[in-house]
Amino acid sequence: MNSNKKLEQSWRWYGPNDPVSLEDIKQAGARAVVSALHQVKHGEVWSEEAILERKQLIESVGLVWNVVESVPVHEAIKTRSEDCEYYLENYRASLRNLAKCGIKTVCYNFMPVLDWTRTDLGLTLSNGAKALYFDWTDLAMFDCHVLQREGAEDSYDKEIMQEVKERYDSISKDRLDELTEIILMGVPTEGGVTLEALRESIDIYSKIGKEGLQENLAYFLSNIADVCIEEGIKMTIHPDDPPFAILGLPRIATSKEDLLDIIQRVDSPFNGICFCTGSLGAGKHNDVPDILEAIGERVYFAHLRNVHKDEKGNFYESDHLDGDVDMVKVMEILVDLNQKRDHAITFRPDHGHQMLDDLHKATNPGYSAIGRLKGLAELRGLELGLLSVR
Ligand code: DNO
Repeated sequence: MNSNKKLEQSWRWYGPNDPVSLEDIKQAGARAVVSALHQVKHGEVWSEEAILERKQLIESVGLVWNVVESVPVHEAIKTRSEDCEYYLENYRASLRNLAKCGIKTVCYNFMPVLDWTRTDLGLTLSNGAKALYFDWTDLAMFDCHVLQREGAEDSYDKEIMQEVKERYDSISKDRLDELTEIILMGVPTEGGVTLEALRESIDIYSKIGKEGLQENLAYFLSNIADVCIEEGIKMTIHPDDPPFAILGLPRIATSKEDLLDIIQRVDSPFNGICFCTGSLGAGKHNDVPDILEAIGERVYFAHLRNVHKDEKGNFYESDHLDGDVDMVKVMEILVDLNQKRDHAITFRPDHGHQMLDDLHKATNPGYSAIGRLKGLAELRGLELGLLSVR
């Protein structure tokens, strides 16, 4: 192959309140920005004015806003409840407004109630940097003792339940409160849920089940299909993070089979995937490069990060090029896919360790500057190296 089209190097920016500035992003070497109007209430229409304002801000420093992450899907759509049609109309309107402003790649997720879930936001690594961590015992302890979900005990291995018993006996109230806050948090800028709301949702989703949720997603996609096709919008669903059912909530984007099901149910090019290597890589059942081979044609956006799992399935977020995900293989496949595209595939270094000066700063979990700068530099080098031997 003698073509050497580069991937689009992007960076998530939470907007004017992000402690990482647009100037910082430029110094990190990203060319594009992934952003969202986090100030707009979930489900309300994103106005053209508000989109333009954000776009102009980004462009004023010489960057481009090329992916929206995310236009959140309202719970009424996920559960297909009474107000579903109202929120679908709003979603369609937001998509049209985004397209008018020239922003045509949209990321979203279809995880019930909670977005990504971890149990520790500051696991100290051997070099002193901090990483996000997921621990089954902590999750089970929250589930059984804080949430007190009916039948929770039966969802976990005996070994985990034994550890819960021991850990719960000695846990401090502060740590239990912290754990609760972390699990209920979801996306930091978008507010958490209450225990009560989580319990109600678990009840609602237990009636919907996996098949029902798959149908609701297909209903959502079919309803926005005409807008996406007319406007040239590509929707990209983010895999469930972590990629397994937790707290009794169904999950539908956890594996190769799930992702194939999604793209086949509504079989149109607008219906794409945000390929998140860290989310998928946290599942023992997933061979990440193999998944990318299978669904690559529908991947329009990628989150690149790595994870390290132990034998129980607990995992921490490791260095971008060092972990269970074969990032070299993933990058090879992405680079090849990218050569066939009219529009470069956008990737962003997903998460990063809190390290160096950032250890003393208030940062959004996973989104401090220096760890991501390191990740971006490594990924960019990997891509260039691979391109040079193509
Ligand atoms: C976490 C992110 C997710 C992602 C949403 C997409 O760091 O990858 O919060 O933005 O799931 O809707």
